[in-house]
Amino acid sequence: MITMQIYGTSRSRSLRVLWLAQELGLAFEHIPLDWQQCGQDAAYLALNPAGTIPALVDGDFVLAESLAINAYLARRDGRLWPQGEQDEACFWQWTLWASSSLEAPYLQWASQALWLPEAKRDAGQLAQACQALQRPLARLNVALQDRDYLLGSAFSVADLNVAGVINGLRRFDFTHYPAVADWLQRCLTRPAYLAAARLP
Ligand SMILES: N[C@@H](CCC(=O)N[C@@H](CS)C(=O)NCC(=O)O)C(=O)O
Repeated sequence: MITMQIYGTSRSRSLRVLWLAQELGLAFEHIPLDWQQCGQDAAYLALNPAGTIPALVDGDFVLAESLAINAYLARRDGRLWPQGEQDEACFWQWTLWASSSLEAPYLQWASQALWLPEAKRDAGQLAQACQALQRPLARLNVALQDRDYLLGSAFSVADLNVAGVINGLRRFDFTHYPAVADWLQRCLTRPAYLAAARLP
């Protein structure tokens, strides 16, 4: 019996949660609410007063924030959850870093490089966004130089949360960050990611 619902279209931060649900083979109902609708929909606002997608409904329990939902689901399942206190601490380090230091410059870059119609793009703002991404990408590149994944040799929810924040960055010029390019390629060619990205 399906007791879990994931709200949010895959063309949003909900993709991170849909990706994890596919990795773990969870049974869930997908409600592909759009980011333009979610703040106006009274029934959804009653569920998630933040009015943002994604949200997870698990029986009586409702949770918002994509990266927190992933922590909840992965910890409960165990398979992609870090083993041991130090790896768990590193998972939180990477997840909080992705949210606080990586996401804002990425969104700035993505709107200029991918989302805005050509006529509305601004070369100066794109250059500024590329500049702002240098520091977090250099940090990620150093971390990935001697390992395939953030916590070692195996893919974990730490990789999923960080790669899920910068999934559109595949089209970035990675000349100076080859380890990030290889890692992102490994993460974003996983069948579970591709399956989640095909959802509405
Ligand atoms: N930090 C939140 C951000 C959620 C968020 O802002 N989602 C966007 C869609 S990607 C949204 O719902 N936008 C509509 C709005 O803010 O009204 C998370 O990771 O879940």
